[in-house]
Amino acid sequence: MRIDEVELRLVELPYRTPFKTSFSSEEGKVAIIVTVRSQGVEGYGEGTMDPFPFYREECTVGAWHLLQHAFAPDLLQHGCEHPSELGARWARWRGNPMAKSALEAAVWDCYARQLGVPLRTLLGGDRTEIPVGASLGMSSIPETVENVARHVAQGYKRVKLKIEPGWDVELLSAVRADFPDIELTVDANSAYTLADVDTLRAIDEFGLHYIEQPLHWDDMVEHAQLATMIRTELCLDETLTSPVRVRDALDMKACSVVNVKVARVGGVQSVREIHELCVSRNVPMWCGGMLETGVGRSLNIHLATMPGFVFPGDTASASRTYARDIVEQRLEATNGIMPVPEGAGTGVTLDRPFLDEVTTKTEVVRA
Ligand code: OSB
Ligand code: MG
Repeated sequence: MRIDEVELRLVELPYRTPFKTSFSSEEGKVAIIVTVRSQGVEGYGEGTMDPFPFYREECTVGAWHLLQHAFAPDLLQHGCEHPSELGARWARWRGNPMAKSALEAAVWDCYARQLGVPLRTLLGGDRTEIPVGASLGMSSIPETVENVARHVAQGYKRVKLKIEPGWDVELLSAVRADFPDIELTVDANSAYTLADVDTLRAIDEFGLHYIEQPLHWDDMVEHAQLATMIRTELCLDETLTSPVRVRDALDMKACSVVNVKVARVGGVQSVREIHELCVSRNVPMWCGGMLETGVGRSLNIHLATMPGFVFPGDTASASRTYARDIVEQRLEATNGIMPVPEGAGTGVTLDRPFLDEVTTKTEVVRA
């Protein structure tokens, strides 16, 4: 493929309500929306790094810099035979998976649109709909119980609660009192240490499907230790930044469930490799989210159609997060089932007037 143009847009989109986790409270999304143009066809990708590195190390200005001055010029100069090559080609620029993923995903989308096929078809995803859960931000205990009730009533297949030290056992007792049988998980976003093992053992009593990233955001060694100390399955999120990291984590038994986020692992090709690995080892995977706009959310939905994504993911209805999205399609789940957007590529089209309204900076890179 020859790529004619890469457009970077900085987009700022308010959340309907702030999203609070153990690592931050965010009022809205700051995303880099990447468009690639090739022979009259466009493809889109979303950069999910944040302005400040509270989740992983990448940040918006760093990603913008690398996209503008490294990855986009390389893509414009050399094009590609197939989008699966790009990750390996860009490996000489170390790390920065989220920045790479934003552009690589746009090329995949463009490639699928040129072929006139849904992206999921290129990924081997036969499903036209996927089961989804929802990730609830922190609020008070009564508000959380009410929030769980609302999502259960809406038919979400799994509910995930954000926890941190001091915000765990009491919360879980309250939720389990009303909902003893729902599929329930927790996500600590690295808020605990091994010194908290007593609390983590107490959490064993709530019959959780798994605990997501309890310990340090780059750790495998202590997670592997923790896995021998508690009964609840461990799922890693932050730690898993590449296919090699996933293989290492599985080899050392640091987790038994894998949260896949395309941006964190470096792109669509990395997701395919992780998928192959997890399927071959019978390790359950699910598709995580970063409160993406419709650009990133639609990609997540396509990825989650691959057969190894056996647990419900975080790709819930866009309207939970945004009053208005930057894509024209409404990405809405009904009874916990998210339909895959139809049409070529990720199947979404941009709401251009609204996108222009929420764009705060634009850069077009040409060959
Ligand atoms: O840890 O999964 C996480 C959002 C931003 C950053 C990290 C995480 C999350 C979520 C929300 O849990 C997932 C979503 O609804 O997209
Ligand atoms: Mg997480």
